[in-house]
Amino acid sequence: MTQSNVFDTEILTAIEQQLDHLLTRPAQPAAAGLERIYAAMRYSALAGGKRLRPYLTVLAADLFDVPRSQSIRAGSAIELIHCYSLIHDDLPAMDDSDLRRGRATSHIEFDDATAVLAGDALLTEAFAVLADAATHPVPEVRTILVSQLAMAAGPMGMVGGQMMDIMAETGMAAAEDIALIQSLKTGALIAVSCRFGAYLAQAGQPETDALQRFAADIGLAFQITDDLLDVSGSAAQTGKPTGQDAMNSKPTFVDLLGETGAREKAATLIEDAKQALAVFSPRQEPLARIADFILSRQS
Ligand code: GRG
Repeated sequence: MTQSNVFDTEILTAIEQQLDHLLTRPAQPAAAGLERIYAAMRYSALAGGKRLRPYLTVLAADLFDVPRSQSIRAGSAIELIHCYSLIHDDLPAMDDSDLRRGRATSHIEFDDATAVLAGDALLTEAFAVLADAATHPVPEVRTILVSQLAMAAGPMGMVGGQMMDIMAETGMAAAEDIALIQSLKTGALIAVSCRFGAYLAQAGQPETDALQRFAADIGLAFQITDDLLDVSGSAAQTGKPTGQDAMNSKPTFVDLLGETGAREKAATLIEDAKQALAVFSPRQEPLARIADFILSRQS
């Protein structure tokens, strides 16, 4: 199962066009510094990538017939946060990686200061996108999107998980913390991507909870398959160096469960994720296909 025979090209193209549009530099004022920051933002954010997070937002929003113009904008804001996190994660002060999405990382192509600023700019731009009335006509909905993404990306979400992960490398976090680290570092953003569909639709609690349960399961499965690819994949497949977790002494699910155990755990999570979608029957198929893709992904 490859991305090209699972993901809808029309949605992916619309996401790419939206990102391109959002990252277009205003013509004025002309300044070399502004040219450089936009070049660095575009270099990393328009460099491929699966676009899993915005894709999940669009499919979740489709369950409620939310206009695609809204879900594509809202999902693209999440992708901007994701791209910022990858730029910062690759910096010498963090993972010190020189390859991402099959090409040189931002600090290699530009320099450390530009990479830090490009990440910062993508992060702030994400919230400007959500606060804009073009994302949703109802101000209360926009407020929910902003606050939920802030929580998912901040100290009680992705940033907190990254901090725990860094401490785990120096032996300061226990192996049992792996699930918590991953649910914050990777899972929180995937979960909010799915819940965005319910927020855009102003859906009820049962539907929001079902999407959260689905997302929590696929988020954990995604991290397990990431750990498995780090052990058994290649840089050519994944577009980033493999074997990094062992080199950085990072605790992973493969350490905890072994390769076979990790594969079994991921498969169980994907089955549970699909069960959580029952409330949407018979419209759950596109999201269920993404769950299957996560289990079999090679990149
Ligand atoms: C620097 C605040 C800060 C956070 C970094 C997301 C993250 C936290 C680090 C990335 C390191 C990593 C490899 C995490 C494992 C899971 C993951 C997020 C993989 C990359 O996401 P994909 O596979 O990437 O969706 P593409 O390139 O397809 O978008």
